[in-house]
Amino acid sequence: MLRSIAQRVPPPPTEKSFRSPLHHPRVATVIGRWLALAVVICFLTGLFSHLQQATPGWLVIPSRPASLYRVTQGLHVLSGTIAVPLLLAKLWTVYPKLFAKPPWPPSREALATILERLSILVLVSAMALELFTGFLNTVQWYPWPFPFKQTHYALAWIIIGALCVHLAVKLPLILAHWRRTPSDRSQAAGSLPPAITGLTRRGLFRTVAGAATLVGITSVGQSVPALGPVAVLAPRKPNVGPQGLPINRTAKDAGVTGIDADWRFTIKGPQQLSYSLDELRQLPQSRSELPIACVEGWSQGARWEGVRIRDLLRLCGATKDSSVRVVSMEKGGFYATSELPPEFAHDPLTLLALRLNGDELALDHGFPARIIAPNRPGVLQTKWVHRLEVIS
Ligand SMILES: Nc1nc2c(c(=O)[nH]1)N[C@H]1C(S)=C(S)[C@@H](COP(=O)(O)O)O[C@H]1N2
Ligand SMILES: [Mo]
Repeated sequence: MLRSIAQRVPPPPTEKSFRSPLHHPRVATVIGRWLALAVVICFLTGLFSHLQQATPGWLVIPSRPASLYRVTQGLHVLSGTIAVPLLLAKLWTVYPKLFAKPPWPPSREALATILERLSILVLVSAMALELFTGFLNTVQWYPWPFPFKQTHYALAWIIIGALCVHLAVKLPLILAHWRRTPSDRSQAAGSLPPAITGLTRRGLFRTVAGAATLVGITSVGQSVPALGPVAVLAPRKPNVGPQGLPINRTAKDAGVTGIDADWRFTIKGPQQLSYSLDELRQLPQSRSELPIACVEGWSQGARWEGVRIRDLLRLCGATKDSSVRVVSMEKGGFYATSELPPEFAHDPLTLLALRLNGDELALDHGFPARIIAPNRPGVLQTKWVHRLEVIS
């Protein structure tokens, strides 16, 4: 009885049991190239966003081109979203490797294999976690106890490190399969003849490229208004919200209720200045066409009117190399203050904005006054501003 069961149970699969040409190293190389491109774009744009928010003293970030951050952060979220189907396809292509012979008995080669597999374990788990938490961030959902921003940044370096190890180990295989060769078409796993499958390699490439394009097109509309109507995957439509602009954090969430009649706007600099709202409105007003480009991937251009920060700095006697600390009426919260480095503080486009798209700012957009500056993450466009402090 036992014996007859044993006869019916097929032997466990080995790597060689997977004979479909879709598991060929050439397929892994092609999809790997696409995935690597997405990862590199995502990493570089993410690094730019990190440096913008960290404002390290050793780095001067220019305030132009004005829409640069809109483009880089749009690319960041787009490449991260596209990486999801690419990563799934890559893992599916190489999963027969899970059935490879265990590295045993111990030897030098076995040790190398163990290290290589460990690096892949780190790479795959870090990427899965990075893409998953990044995507949840775009819908502003944080169901975990760790801080998102710091974790996202640390994982990025772990991924880049593990990716370098992975590429170095696989370099001979990558070089062998970088270009299409005649043997590609005939050669499958090992020396066995390739299994016949319904899907050809070209069919698989088309499917994966199609899936990546589809998730891209249906999500990029959050920062490219022309594609807004098909952006079914985008958590936000860039033109939906009061005054044609989305809101990330409402006044209610931030605990801001509006202002009293005796409200004053103050500047702490070489001279101390103080203005009522009416006095701010009587200062020379300028106009800037600038986008809000949220780190979560949505962005939308708008027309802002208000007082140039540069003019306010001149009025209080600040020098051209001074930075400005912007202070919100919001109590606590990560974004209650921000710093404008000299390039941003003195850019003629940077405003203490009082009006948006032709009307007074809505309370949710930062009434009575907010910062709007070129080439900056949305998190630094501080709302409900009531004080500027000049830093020399
Ligand atoms: N004081 C304060 N300012 C803030 C925020 C905040 O939480 N508090 N959120 C920022 C973020 S994340 C973004 S994207 C923009 C959004 O501006 P909007 O709501 O006017 O579109 O405001 C920024 N300014
Ligand atoms: Mo944001």
